[in-house]
Amino acid sequence: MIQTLHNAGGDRSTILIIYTGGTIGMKRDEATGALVPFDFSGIYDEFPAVRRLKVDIDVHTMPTLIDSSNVRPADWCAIAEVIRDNYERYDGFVILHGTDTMSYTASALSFMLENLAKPVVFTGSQIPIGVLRTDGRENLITAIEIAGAKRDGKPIVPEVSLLFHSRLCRGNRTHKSSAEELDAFRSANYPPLAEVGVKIAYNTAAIRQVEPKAQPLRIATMLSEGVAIIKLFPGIGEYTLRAILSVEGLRGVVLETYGAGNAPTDEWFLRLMRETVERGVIVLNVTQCDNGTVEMQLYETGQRLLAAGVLSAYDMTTEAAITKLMYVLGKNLPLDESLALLRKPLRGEFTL
Ligand code: ASN
Repeated sequence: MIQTLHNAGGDRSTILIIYTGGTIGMKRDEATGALVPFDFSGIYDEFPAVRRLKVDIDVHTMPTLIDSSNVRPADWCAIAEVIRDNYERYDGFVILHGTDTMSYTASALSFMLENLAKPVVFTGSQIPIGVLRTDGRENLITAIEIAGAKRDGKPIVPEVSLLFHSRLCRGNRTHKSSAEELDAFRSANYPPLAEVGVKIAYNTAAIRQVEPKAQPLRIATMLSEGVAIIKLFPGIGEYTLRAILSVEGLRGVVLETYGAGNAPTDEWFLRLMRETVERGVIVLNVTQCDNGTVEMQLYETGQRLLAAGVLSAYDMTTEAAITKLMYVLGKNLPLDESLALLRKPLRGEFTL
């Protein structure tokens, strides 16, 4: 249900806040002292400063507010549907989300929102909004400002982004890197879309531009199950790996390898990889390193994987790789067409 809080008009931007849960929404109940969900429809009373932004705000509260550790693909579909149903009425969207899985949701939405031409800004907080020292207030206000920011009448950041602390990053490039710091997200392989200081400095060259003849927004809500993430470690056992890879219904695997995309050259391991790929299961190679890219040609250990039919994910995060697999496999295309979609960046999720 949407609560209309404004009388829109003139050149002001209209923003829809979609509140999904997470720490940002928590406030201390005066009577009991317990943390309870904050009612964002009271945003103007709680943060009078928001009135001074050149934006008008409505709030959509999801029917069930969740800790983001409970998020499921069905929740991503529900968020995508709210955006689609309200796409024409608003200039931009702010998604308030728990931090734990925010990078997964932002990555998933970046793929699911096809032909997106408006800002969708994810944010959250490490400290509840009702606690004096919260980081949620700054994050919320900055996210609203960015979602409404226009230049020459056009949105400045027309893509799925994630605002946290003092940086706006491309959503599908982010990773939650700290469980404690307020500066909790990193985009190690792609520069920030904006740096937040006294001013918000937009990095226009890094922001995706809308194609001149953009098609209308379409949402893809068929996300494939049958995907898995496997992290290699020295000593990983043949039986364990075989058990995971022979699970019924498996269609795609994100294989977290070492360094520039390297893996052991044991015969059993390479044979298993080859057999898996020959069965039509897609294996996407992501590095365990915090930054840098997969280059399977570099070492023999990588070349053998390439020869086994493993696909490079280049410098993609695990979050982007697994959600892209769900999205691409959800289209139920012939295998070669799925592979073609995985070999090219669809939303700036990797650099070739
Ligand atoms: N557990 C919380 C969540 O992800 C953490 C947070 O939002 N800071 O919903």
